[in-house]
Amino acid sequence: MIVAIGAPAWTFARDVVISIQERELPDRITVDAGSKLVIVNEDEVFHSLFSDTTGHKFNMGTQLPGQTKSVALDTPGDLQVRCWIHPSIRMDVHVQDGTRDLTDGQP
Ligand SMILES: [Cu+2]
Repeated sequence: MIVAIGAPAWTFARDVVISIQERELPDRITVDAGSKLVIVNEDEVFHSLFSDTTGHKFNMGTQLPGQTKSVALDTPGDLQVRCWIHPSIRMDVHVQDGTRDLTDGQP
């Protein structure tokens, strides 16, 4: 699996790009509130990721091999991403408040 972080110049939130390979996602990631979670399906099978966590529910819908989908994570908190098709897929996501102190040296 590959985890890459992009930093658009116009925002402090950083989109997180994750590829699914071998029916695996990272166990746990942290993203800034207001950023997007971008999923690239590099498997040869369909996936259908969702979150059933209260306050953080979403359905990404059927994702074909090679397809990229994204979901905006605007609310700070913790949620779990799962797959309707593959119950073994679970990824804990910590959405942290994206507000940053400009003096901390972070871009
Ligand atoms: Cu799946």
